[in-house]
Amino acid sequence: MTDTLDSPAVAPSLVVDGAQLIGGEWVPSHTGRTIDVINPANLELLARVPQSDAEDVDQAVRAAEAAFPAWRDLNATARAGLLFRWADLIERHSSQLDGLESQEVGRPSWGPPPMAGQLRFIAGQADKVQGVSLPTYSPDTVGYTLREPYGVVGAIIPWNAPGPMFVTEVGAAIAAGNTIVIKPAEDAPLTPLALAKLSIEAGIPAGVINVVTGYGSEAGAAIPDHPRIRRIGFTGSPQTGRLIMEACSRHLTPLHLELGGKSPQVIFPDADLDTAIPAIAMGITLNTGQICAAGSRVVVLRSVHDEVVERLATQMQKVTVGPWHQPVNMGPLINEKQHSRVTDYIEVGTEQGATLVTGGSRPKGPDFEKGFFVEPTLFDGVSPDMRIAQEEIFGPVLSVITVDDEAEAIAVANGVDYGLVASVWTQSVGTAVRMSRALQAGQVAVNSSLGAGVIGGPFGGYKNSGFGRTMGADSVLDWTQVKTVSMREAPLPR
Ligand code: TXE
Repeated sequence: MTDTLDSPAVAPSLVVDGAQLIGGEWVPSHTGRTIDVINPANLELLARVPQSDAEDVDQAVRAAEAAFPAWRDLNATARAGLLFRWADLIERHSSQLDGLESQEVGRPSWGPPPMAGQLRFIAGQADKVQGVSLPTYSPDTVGYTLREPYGVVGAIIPWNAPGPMFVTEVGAAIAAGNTIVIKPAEDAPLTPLALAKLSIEAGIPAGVINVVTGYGSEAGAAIPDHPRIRRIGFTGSPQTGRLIMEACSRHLTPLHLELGGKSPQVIFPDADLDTAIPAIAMGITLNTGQICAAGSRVVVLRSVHDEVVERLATQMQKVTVGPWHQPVNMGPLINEKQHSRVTDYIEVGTEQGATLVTGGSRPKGPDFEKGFFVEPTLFDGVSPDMRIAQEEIFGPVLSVITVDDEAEAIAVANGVDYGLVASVWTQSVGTAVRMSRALQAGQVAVNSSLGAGVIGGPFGGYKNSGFGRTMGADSVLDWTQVKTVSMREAPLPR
């Protein structure tokens, strides 16, 4: 975990103020309306971005349509080359991008973000999009498949990791030869706009990447509503995911959804607690718990319960909370709505009979009066049917549920609607193998809390955590459609 929230200076040239990117031009919304983007630690204004609606989205679609034929026809190696150049620029500006993202999201500096590496992984797939040759009924026929881009595609991303999400959605979509219209979250659009700026500098042609800013109900809703957007990627809440899917059903637009989680951390008696405890505390406080993969439920075997709770409480109390210019581990929540959501859940936990072990309030002191702060919070005595055990809180709130054996641990771990990540803490290979098969989640991590350490792992959910995968080797293929071609020798004229 990082131990300082000191935010590196953001190069003014990377901050886009009052404009969005359509067809290679930095333009306001057609109404001229704007949204304030604030720093959630001190409520200071960072910049304004256009408040766009369906008309701006339509303009962006037209720009993307105009750019599509040339981008599709550019050979794949050249397309990959442009993405690699973009990745190089991202790496060169990594501390400024990190600073910008920490300011708009309100998180400590993470040092060089993983975006350049993620983009290089994706760029490496661009010239490996291949079809297959097919057997035929007759020797005068050849058959093969082509993988082709959809055309203009759309994406809507949230605010919790705006940079990495922008790079993975945009990177994969354009690597496949599509052109894209993407709407970042209204709370954190500045890192996406900065990344788009660098894409232009890298030589990615005008209109290939179009960034339309605005609220979900206006600019966001206009993306799945647009009949000429041929495929959609969405990351956000299940409620909004349902709306997007309903809209996509009207135009039969294919999509992938990544909708959050309620990830279990299953602790067996043979777990190495020296590793597990700090990792679990980090996993629920990193980004103030606003990570879809956050391990928000500890499912612990009874014999180690007391030691686990005592050590977790101590570890969570060590997490320092604060705004910038202090040595801290955890910043504020993103906005007022998220702050009331998290504090409401803390009340519900107590009302439903869970035991508040530590945290639960706004930290005291002048630094915390303005921003959306909450203490790292630990509940014990949680039963699997309580709301804090079932619903995604998206804050630094950890619930401990005690179980008696492996079968009960599996039932509790799987007994939620979500299925994004599941962790198992054990030194037994047998337990690890059995649990990794039994857990219903798109990612299972043995002895790590966020499934870290894997390069190119496909990322996505089981059950209500969504469907489709981003980030893996197939992520570029997912933005293509398959065409079967059969070719028969024409009979010679007599
Ligand atoms: O999400 P929304 P919110 C979960 C998390 C959080 C909760 C609410 O539990 O507490 O969702 O967060 C756009 N049509 N996650 O309200 O509304 C919106 O502008 C089209 C989990 O921020 O889903 C933003 O760009 N788009 C999660 C994006 O959707 C719409 C990350 C996400 O916002 C829209 C974020 C509409 N009608 C929240 N309404 C994860 N999976 O990581 C909103 N949007």
